[in-house]
Amino acid sequence: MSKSAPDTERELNDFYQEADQRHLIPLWKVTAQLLPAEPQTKVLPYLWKWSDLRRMANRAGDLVPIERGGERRVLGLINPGLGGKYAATHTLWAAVQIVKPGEIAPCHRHTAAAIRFIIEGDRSYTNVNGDKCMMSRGDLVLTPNWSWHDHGCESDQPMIWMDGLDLPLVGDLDAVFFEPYPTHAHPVAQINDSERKFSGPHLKPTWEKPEGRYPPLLNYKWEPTYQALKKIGEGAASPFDDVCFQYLNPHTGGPVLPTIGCYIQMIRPGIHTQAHRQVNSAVYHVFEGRGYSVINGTRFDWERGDFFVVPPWAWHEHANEGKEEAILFSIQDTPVMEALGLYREQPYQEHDGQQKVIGTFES
Ligand code: 1HN
Repeated sequence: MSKSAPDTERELNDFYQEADQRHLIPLWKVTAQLLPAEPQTKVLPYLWKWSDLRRMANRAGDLVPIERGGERRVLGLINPGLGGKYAATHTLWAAVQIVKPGEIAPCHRHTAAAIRFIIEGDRSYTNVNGDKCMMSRGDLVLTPNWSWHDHGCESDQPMIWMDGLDLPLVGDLDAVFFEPYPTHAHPVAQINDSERKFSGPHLKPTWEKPEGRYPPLLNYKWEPTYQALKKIGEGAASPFDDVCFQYLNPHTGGPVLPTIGCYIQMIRPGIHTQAHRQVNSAVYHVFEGRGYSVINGTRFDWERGDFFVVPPWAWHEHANEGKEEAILFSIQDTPVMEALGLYREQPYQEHDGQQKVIGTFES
């Protein structure tokens, strides 16, 4: 005799209850949630104003000393979509850090890799494993994962920079290790050593052999970077990003760090790019100029010093309607996507490739 419908339903309910008690999930109940047709990110597009960041950084400078334990005077950007996770995107940490004249932020190392992009000041340094990298505005400095690093300011003005780390990703992988150096500062073995050896134009010393994943060049100086941007002049560039360079590891020709790609980009006067979307997430810092980006239909106006986030698989395009060039520095998790075979991008097809603006960002 066949069972009645209510009997079957009761048995099925019992089954689901037992599955739940036994910490099992029937996939057929959650397929749509686990396998959306395309990424459903919690990361929101967002923008932080430089006027706020700079004021808060300086205020922290007045109020908070740098000591062992606290280690760094850093204000992290928190993406409002991530439910309180300390992260700018699901994979990337971004922040502003201030070091005042005479201070040394104590030496430590961690398995999260980091970059600094210098916004304000000079005659400051990051000592990376004994190579004292002197830093000024526009320089990109790397601290590869598990490298010792302390920062110092030898100027009479405070130094402010952008920090970018893969900490949210490394945290999700439960791979965070941290160790303080036995003394406050690491001994200095050389000054600007990696730069001296590896910043020749398309030249690398033949006697220097790659050491594992350790990037040979730690400081990408601003002047040659800017020269490269300027050389493009009136020529054609990317329809989506205008003039955009990725910083490279001179040994591998690949990204500067396995988890963080770094980019410098010039949106020339009068350019309004086409929109596209990419599976990676990005944090942008406006190094020079002003303009706006349209992200998923919302217009984000930006000016010098601002930071903004482009989430995974979000349509985005950039515009510069002024007379001066606009320069954007960005960190992106693209190398992770590429290494895992997950990288995708797609051009926007409708409305001649540019989005309809349906709103303007307000914080
Ligand atoms: C860190 O070690 C630094 O070394 C900056 O300057 C920002 C954010 C999270 C965790 C460690 C630094 C950081 C950080």
